[in-house]
Amino acid sequence: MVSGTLYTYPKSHGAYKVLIAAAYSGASVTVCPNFVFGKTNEDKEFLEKFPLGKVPAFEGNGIYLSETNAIAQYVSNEELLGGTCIANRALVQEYIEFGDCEVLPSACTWTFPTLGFKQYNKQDTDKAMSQIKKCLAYLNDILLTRTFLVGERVTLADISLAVNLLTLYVQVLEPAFRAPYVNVNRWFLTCVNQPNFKSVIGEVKLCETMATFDNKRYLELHPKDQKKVKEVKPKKEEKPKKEEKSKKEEKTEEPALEEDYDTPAPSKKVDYFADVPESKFVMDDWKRMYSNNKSDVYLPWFYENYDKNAASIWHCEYMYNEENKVKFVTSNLVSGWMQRLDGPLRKSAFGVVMTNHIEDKNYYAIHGIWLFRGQNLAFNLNPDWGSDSEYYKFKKLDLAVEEDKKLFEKYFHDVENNLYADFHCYK
Ligand SMILES: N[C@@H](CCC(=O)N[C@@H](CS)C(=O)NCC(=O)O)C(=O)O
Repeated sequence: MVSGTLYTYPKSHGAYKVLIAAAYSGASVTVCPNFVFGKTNEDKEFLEKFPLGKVPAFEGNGIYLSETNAIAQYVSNEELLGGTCIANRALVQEYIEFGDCEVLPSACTWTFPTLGFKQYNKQDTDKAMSQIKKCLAYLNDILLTRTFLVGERVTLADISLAVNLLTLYVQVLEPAFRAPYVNVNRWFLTCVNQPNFKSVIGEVKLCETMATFDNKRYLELHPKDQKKVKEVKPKKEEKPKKEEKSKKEEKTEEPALEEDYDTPAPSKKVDYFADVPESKFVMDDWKRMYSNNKSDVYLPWFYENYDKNAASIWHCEYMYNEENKVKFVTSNLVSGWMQRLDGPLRKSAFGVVMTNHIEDKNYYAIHGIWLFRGQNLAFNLNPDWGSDSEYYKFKKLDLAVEEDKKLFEKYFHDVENNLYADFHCYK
């Protein structure tokens, strides 16, 4: 009989899959009682067995495994793996991978901000929501005529996929959102109410109201970000209190699922503009010209010195202008954006961003131009520079195109003639 020890922190979804499978198969899996995440998995003894230092990890019958799916497979019985029918076995694999590759990344993108694990990003969340809709619609068709995904009984396919959908059902799939996916809802509830699921994950309470970004929790989990965090749409959250004590970021016993998908923070020493060729166009010289002269002087200087091989010009437009009803709030959006862009970007960027009142629609439109060293939209180079820019649409301008040149010059004209409700310059 399969038996062994599972190293995991409490409530790990990977461990849920293993333990539910073991509950069905009767495999004897003991969760290591003294496991402390960030300590046990960094011990020499643990690393000798599991060099990646990751959990869940399994040790038993002389085998060491550290991939969730492999452990779940190892502790499963034949029935859970699809029986003897090779097609069913392949289908089980199909749904496991569908859950991990198609559902889970979007589920994490959508739910992690609601748990404070990650910052909220509107574009990413919208994209994740539509991917989840697509997956649910796909599953809904499959489950129209089936109680379980493969065969007539629970398999590892149901276990794995139901666990991948768990956080979605608890956090964000509110009744109206999940209503069209009747078959998936029925199947999910059937799974999670099976005693072998319940014994591992407990009672599942379906979401009543779609959770939004949990700024408070985010700040607790990322104390270093306290100063950086901005108000995030769609829900206005408490602003971080400046005086709030910044305690040392600690690893908790429950590292939260985001560990799976964390990307390493880029090194502070990276020169994001290393590939920009040497050029006679020097950003600081331009800023000096601009600051000390009128457009009849600085624009000719610009055209004489601008080097399109070493720099690029971008037009930006805020994507949610219709929400900008109040002038000072709109203005704060822009000034906050610029404040948060402090640091190494300043040497390589210049921006003119203005707001205009759109009378007939009664909102403030934010738009502007940015000049960067290099050919890239610099906001995409470092995640720290991208947090506000993701709310903007950008278009690269080509000064050889009359229309683009006119647009570029219009900003300087409008600045000089005060043709704006508000105006900010990044220099
Ligand atoms: N591919 C592995 C990933 C496991 C994994 O990333 N585990 C995280 C916790 S959720 C971990 O142990 N991180 C510790 C580390 O990276 O040091 C699986 O799916 O089981």
